[in-house]
Amino acid sequence: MFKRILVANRGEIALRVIRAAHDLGIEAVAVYSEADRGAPYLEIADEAICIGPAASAQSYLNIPGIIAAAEIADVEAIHPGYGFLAENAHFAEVCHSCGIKFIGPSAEVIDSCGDKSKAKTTAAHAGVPVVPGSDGAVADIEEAAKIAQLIGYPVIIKAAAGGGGRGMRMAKDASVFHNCFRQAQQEAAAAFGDDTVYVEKFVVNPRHVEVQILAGADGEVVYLGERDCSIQRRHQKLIEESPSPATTPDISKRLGEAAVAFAKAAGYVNAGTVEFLLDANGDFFFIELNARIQVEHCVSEMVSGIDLVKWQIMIAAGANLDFKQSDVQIRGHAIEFRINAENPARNFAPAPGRIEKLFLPGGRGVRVDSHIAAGYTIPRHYDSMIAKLIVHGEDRAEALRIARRALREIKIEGPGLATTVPLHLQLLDQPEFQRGEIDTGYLERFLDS
Ligand code: MV4
Repeated sequence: MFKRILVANRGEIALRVIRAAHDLGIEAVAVYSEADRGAPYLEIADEAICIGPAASAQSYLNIPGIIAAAEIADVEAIHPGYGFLAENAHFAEVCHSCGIKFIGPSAEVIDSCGDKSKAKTTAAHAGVPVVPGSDGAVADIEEAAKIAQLIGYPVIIKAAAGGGGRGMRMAKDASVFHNCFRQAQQEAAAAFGDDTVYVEKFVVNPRHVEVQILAGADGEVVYLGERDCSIQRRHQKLIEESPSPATTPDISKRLGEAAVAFAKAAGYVNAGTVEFLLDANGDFFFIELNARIQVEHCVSEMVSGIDLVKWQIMIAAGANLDFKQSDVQIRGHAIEFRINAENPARNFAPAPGRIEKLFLPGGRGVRVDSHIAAGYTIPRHYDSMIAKLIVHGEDRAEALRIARRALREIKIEGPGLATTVPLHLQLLDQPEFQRGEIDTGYLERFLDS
């Protein structure tokens, strides 16, 4: 096992990784930008090293700076958290070249899963259901239009290098196909420097359901149930839960087995997430693999009892899983509420500031993952998520009751500060949400009403 690791991230996930390291008896070294200097969570780390100015490009994305910090601190491994360098194959490769273990899958696997059209082909070959469409990337617009005609409208054109909804265009019929295709290509070229696109049937109002997997150093893979992440706005998730209110034990098992089949075909090692679209008939289709720990990993931890970040570190150190699929038991229901410093009444505009009054909830069935403290000033340079409330109940109804109670306890106050807490409380009062009748369009429909 490692003696000392470096956390190449900030905020709540940096603290989450530091805690997992400490639970394993490992020292954790934090890095920080000038904007994060003095942040209270840095004191939990065994050492903290400044890696540059506030701008992410010069700090949390600065590979030479992070590697220099790792050398100075004499660590054996680097955990990238999520975002920033987490799915950067080049960074994983640089770590490897420097003799530092990257806590995540190999550079090759990150690279091959980064191409969504390639990943889709891998899935299809592994017998995993995929959305009907082009077999990999399309060569040109003529081929794409032919495929669209064949599968039938509406279709969606997606960037192979995409993710998070960028470089994606829906075409409702042949009359708009040409424009949509060119827009998707242009957006892909601008965002990823790669205009490769593929075409598939557009699934109307799907649910976003994803399966947490864990693969040991020997490539043995287990699934830890699914998460429903349908409550999102502009591809920013707001609420995630496990199990999905839309799955039966049979769908859940087939989703899990499909995710494992994909992970094995991809040669995946470490923690990962296999994303699917689930339609109203209960049919599901692979869309992509996320080669990182995700924000919403906590709901899977609550229902499975398995510490995912601890396993990420152990697997990077060479461990195989010490349990089998049949040992995994999903218990109860967990829901995560993202608490962002933004104002839902002003189109979710960032609303950071100094926290003058703080009270965070606790008690039975409540977990709060957060780096904030009273007196802390939320920097405006980064993501607005400042805390995650995760509740766990024996069933969904109990989880919802605990959520209401916990959300009502929260006080995060200061000049100019606004959070998503009031919106969460409003959503908890909605009959559709209470019934779990949520698809990826639900939140935007609710906000427009
Ligand atoms: C789709 C789709 C409908 N049909 N693919 C958006 C992000 C990317 N990961 C995949 N996305 C979608 N792919 C087909 N064939 C609808 C979406 C989509 C979506 C997916 C997951 C979560 C939220 C979403 C919001 C809008 C569209």
